[in-house]
Parts: sequence; C-alpha cells; structure tokens
Amino acid sequence: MIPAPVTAKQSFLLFLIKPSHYDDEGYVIQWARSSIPSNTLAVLNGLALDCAQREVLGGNVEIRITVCDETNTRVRPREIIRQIREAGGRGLVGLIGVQTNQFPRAVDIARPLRAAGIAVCIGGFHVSGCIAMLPDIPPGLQEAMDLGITLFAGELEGRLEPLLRAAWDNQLHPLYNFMNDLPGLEGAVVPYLPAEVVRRTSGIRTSFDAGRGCPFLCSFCTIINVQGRKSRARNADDIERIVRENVAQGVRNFFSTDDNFARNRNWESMFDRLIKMREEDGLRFHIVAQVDTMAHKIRGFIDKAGRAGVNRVFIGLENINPDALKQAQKGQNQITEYRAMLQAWHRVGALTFAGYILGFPGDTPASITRDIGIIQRELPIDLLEFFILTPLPGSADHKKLHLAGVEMDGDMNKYDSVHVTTRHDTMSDEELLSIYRKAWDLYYTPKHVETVLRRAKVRGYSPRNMMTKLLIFCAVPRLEKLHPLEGGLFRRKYRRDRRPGMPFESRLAFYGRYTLDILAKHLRLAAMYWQYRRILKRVEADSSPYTDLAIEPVQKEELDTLELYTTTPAARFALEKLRRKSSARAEAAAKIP
Ligand code: B12
Ligand code: SF4
Repeated sequence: MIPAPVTAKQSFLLFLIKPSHYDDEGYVIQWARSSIPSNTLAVLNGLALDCAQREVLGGNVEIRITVCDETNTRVRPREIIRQIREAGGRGLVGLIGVQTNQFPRAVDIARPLRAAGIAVCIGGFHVSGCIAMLPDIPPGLQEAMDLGITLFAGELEGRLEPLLRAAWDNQLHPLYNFMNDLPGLEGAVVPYLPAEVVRRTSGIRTSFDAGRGCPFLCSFCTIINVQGRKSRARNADDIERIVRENVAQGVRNFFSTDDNFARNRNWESMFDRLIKMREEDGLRFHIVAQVDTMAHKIRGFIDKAGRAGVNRVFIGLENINPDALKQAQKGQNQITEYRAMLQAWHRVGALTFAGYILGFPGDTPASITRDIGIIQRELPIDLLEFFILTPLPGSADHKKLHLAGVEMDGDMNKYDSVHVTTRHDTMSDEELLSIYRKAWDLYYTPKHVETVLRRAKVRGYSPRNMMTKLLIFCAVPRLEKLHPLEGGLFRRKYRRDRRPGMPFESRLAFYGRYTLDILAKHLRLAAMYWQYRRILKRVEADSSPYTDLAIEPVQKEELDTLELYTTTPAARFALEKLRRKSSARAEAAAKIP
C-alpha cells in the first residue's frame, strides 16, 4: 500500500480497499500485476479527492487517502490500525466495489479492524443487490452489521461528504440504503487513479464508467436491479477530462466499464469528442468497451467507435441457442445477427471478446461441445470466455430461487461464475464443472488458435499480438483454474493470508509447495508458448490466400446451410420467425403506392 504523507494538521485517514477473494485452497487471489483495474476504486478515489480538496471535515482536518486493489497489493489490517492510531485515531476503512464473491474476504479484512475499534464501511454490488431484491437482510449482511460494520447500498455520488462527517463524529449508521435514489452522473466527479496505482495492472490501463444502467431485462443480470434500466450518463466534457488527465500522466489505455456502451444515451457526443481529440488534437489512446449484440444496428455506432479509439469489445453473446436466450429473457440477442455484428467490429479493427454462458437448462456436455464447434467454424470471434450460469444476488434468477427455497451454495466466495452454486436440471455439479473446465480446451485447440491467427492476418491485425492475447486468455483457466478476468502476472501467495477456518501451513510445506507450483505453472506456460509460437511461425510464413466460413461475407443463402441456423429446433424456429417477419415487411412495402 502507498502510505499517505504525514502532516501537522489533524488527520482523518481514509482507506479505500478493493478486496479480492479466496482461491479453492483459501489463499487470496493476488498478482504482481493484475489484469484489469478496478473502476470502483477510480470512482471512489475521485470522490474522496474531491472531498479532501473541499476540506469537508473542516479547514484543520486533512483527509489522507490510501487506495489499494487487493488483486495486486497485499492488505495488512495491522498496518492500517497502526497508521490510524499514529495519526490520532480518526479514520474510515472503505471496502469498496464488493461483489458477492468478495464479501467473505471483505468481512475477514474488517474483523480485526472492528476489533481495534476502527470504522469500516462495505459497499458494492453484493450489498446493493441483496437490499434491492431480497425481502429480508441475508445472514451474511446481518453478521457484518453485528460486527459493527456499516453497509452502504446504492451509489456514493453526492453522499461521501455526509458519510465522512458521520465517521468523523463516530456516528455511522449500521445501514445506508439509497437504492431508491440513483444519482445523475452528468457533471458528477469523475473517476481517477494515480499512475503508480494504474501501473500495477498489466496493460497500464485505467478505467472510467461513461454511464450506468441498461434497458434490457436479462434474468441473470444484477446491473438492471442495482443501477437501473435508465441510462444515466456522463457527458462529453467529463470524458474529455478523464482522458486528458490520464494521458497527462502517461496512461493511454482505458477500460470503459459501462455494461452496454451502445445504450449510453450520450454515446454519440462522447465518440465525437474522442474522435476530435484523436484526429484533430493528435492524442493517442485506446479504449476497451462493452457492447450488446445489436450495436451494429445503431447508425454510425461501430464506425464512430473505431474512430474514437475502441480497439476491443466485450460482447455478451451468452449462447447460440435461442431457447437458452429466451429463458434468460435475452430476447435482444438474435443469433441471425451475430455474424454481421462480429464482422462489423472487425472492419473497424476491433478485437472481439465474446462472453458465453454454460449451464442453461437445456445444456448438456454434448450440446455444449457441439455448440463450441459451431462457433469455431461459423462465428468470427477472437476470444471466447466462458462463465457458469450463476444466480448472483441482485439478479432476478437469484430472487426467484431464493423465494422458491431452492438450495444455493451458502459460501458467497464461490459466486464468481467459475463455480457451480445451484443444481442444474440434468447435469450433476461435477458434470457441469467438468464441461465448464473442458470448454476452454475445446475452444482453444491448436487448430483453432491457428484459424484465429489466420483470420487476424487476413484483416491486417498482427498475428503476433493475437497470439499473445490467446495465450494469456487460455493460460489463466488452464493453469490457475480462474477466469481470465481474474488473472494477472505472477501469482503471489502469503502463508498468513489464508481464509479463516483453514489451517496455516508450516513454512516448509507452504513455501515448498508454492515454489514447486510456480515452477510447474511456468514450465507449462513455456510449453504453451512454444506450441503457440510454432503455430505463429507457420501462419506468418504462409503467404497463400486464406478464407473460411466465419469470415465470408454474410449472404442470404447461408441461412439454409450454416449449422448455426439449422442444428437445433429452436434455431430453425428463430429462422422461420425471421423469414415471416421479412416477408411481412416486403408485403407491407409492396402495398405502399
Ligand atoms: C469493471 C467490472 C469488473 C472488472 C473490475 C472490477 C471493478 N469493480 O471495477 C473486472 C474485469 C476485474 C471484473 C471481474 C469480475 N466481475 Co465484474 N464487473 C465490472 C462492472 C462491469 C463495472 C464495475 C463498475 O465500475 N461499476 C461502477 C461503479 C461505480 O459501481 P459500484 O461498483 O457499484 O460502486 C458504486 C456503489 O456500489 C457505491 N460503493 C461501492 N463501493 C463502496 C464502498 C463504500 C465504502 C461506499 C460507501 C460506497 C460504495 O458507490 C460507488 C459509486 O457510486 C460491473 C457491472 C456494473 N455495472 O457495475 C461488473 C460486476 C461488478 N462484476 C461481477 C462479477 C460477477 C465479476 C466476476 C466474478 C466475473 C464475472 N462473472 O463477470 C469477476 C470477479 C473478479 C474480481 N476480482 O473482481 C458482477 C457482480 C455481481 C455480484 N452480485 O457479485 C457485476 C455486477 C456484473 C454482473 N455480472 O452482474 N469486473
Ligand atoms: S444486456 Fe448486459 S447489462 Fe443489459 S440486462 Fe443484459 S446482461 Fe445486463
């Protein structure tokens, strides 16, 4: 952690800590460098800096802020207690952006702090999701409040100042609930992380949320119940400020965490401003964005995104079976649009990362295997990432199961989309977990890696860059059994940072195993690298023209031939529906005089 500077004024120490969670052996998931920065940390740091500048605790109190992302920095509660005591005993530890899987770890960090009398507040999606959707306070939240931890549901914009005052006066409430009062974002304080914090992520990338909220209704999604279905957006001036402030500190890569940039009501004015900054002012920067599968239908969206510097998109494809999409209330995902949409992103030079969920009611190991094959052959996706369908607290799925009394795993640490947390209709827990783990191997075969590299070469994207991305993406689940989003460079483990209830290992056993584990993983990584490198050399050396089904331009006739549309009854039905719709449209057009 970066210690706050010491001064003569009275001090109030504010620690903003984004907790990680535990791996299956009970060790904190932590890296020398994590992969993606925490936007919540950037947002809260921005709000805290604003309060510090405005001296909201009075002119003689200095608010000293320490930010820390536990995925790349060790958290030592004893050190925090020492620092607060040495500074006069006034302070607040905010455990921030706490997802369900991070809640147990957050409470474990809080326990010694509370025992030492330090004020602790937990906010984020777990607290907000539970408060928004459940009729009662779940036992985990109650336990936290019983420990004297303050819980905060809702968003902090405009609310940090009274919270800090309450902490200063020692008058924090057990629970703040602002779920019915979502703040506007236009002109709100913008997210900001100092460069030394950003450098702890592998891509030297920072983040911002250009807006919150999504209009759709996916039943597994928590976002609509926590952040609402109305787009609350920042404005072009805010975005320009965020980019300029970061470029000034040498940070040129951004992750825009909006779950659906395509539905941000200010997308166009923001893109226009970013285009101006790139094309007229000559600024160099790139943006990773999350979009939906119908973004190509919004006039000008993809072209402007490309010009605005969007070079990677995360797309919630979720499934290629229309039945599964219907069950998840994801009617906006039309499989007949997937190919056109993916090709449109490639045309502007953006990499396509698609999310794919396993464990829908109709899924079986055989259907999952078949569908991955179809995706490989027919959809021009670069990187595919798999999730297990998980009833995340805050989602309609979770609420339904909770109210119906269906059994769900009581260990919140497992709600990370790579563990099975509730029973599937036909697959046993072991079967689902096993096909989930196998899915990565099924997609990232040497043959398909070669195909993706060849496709990249055809469209002028560096096969070498693509190889690195493919390698990193499939190495994390293979070697660490974690999702790539939770990955990083060089796994760090501390013997004493083990989940309470699991014994401390002896030094010999711990360091012996840790060393062997690191060696074994790096050897396997090196072997994967050499395999991928051989593939890369072959692709680079081959100058013959290349094409395949996935990158062939979309044609009408393909609707009768591609497996995507012909394999399942639901796909055939979706196709029929599409045909009926277009002939009705054609008839209507013919009637216009
Ligand atoms: C960016 C992102 C990530 C990033 C970084 C994490 C981060 N928080 O920045 C990465 C890629 C690492 C990531 C990974 C995962 N994520 Co994620 N992620 C997001 C995403 C898209 C944006 C987060 C964000 O910036 N939100 C905007 C901020 C400002 O909102 P906020 O966090 O709620 O914070 C506000 C309030 O909650 C409150 N607040 C927050 N903390 C505190 C603390 C205090 C003291 C106070 C007073 C107030 C307060 O004030 C904040 C400002 O208004 C969210 C979806 C979303 N729309 O939020 C999913 C989301 C948080 N992720 C989710 C999940 C499940 C995951 C993964 C497990 C994998 C997966 N299935 O996607 C992994 C977990 C790994 C990990 N170690 O984090 C879920 C969590 C749901 C839940 N109930 O747990 C979400 C909601 C998406 C979803 N699928 O539903 N994620
Ligand atoms: S499109 Fe994405 S953000 Fe919107 S409701 Fe569905 S899962 Fe949630």
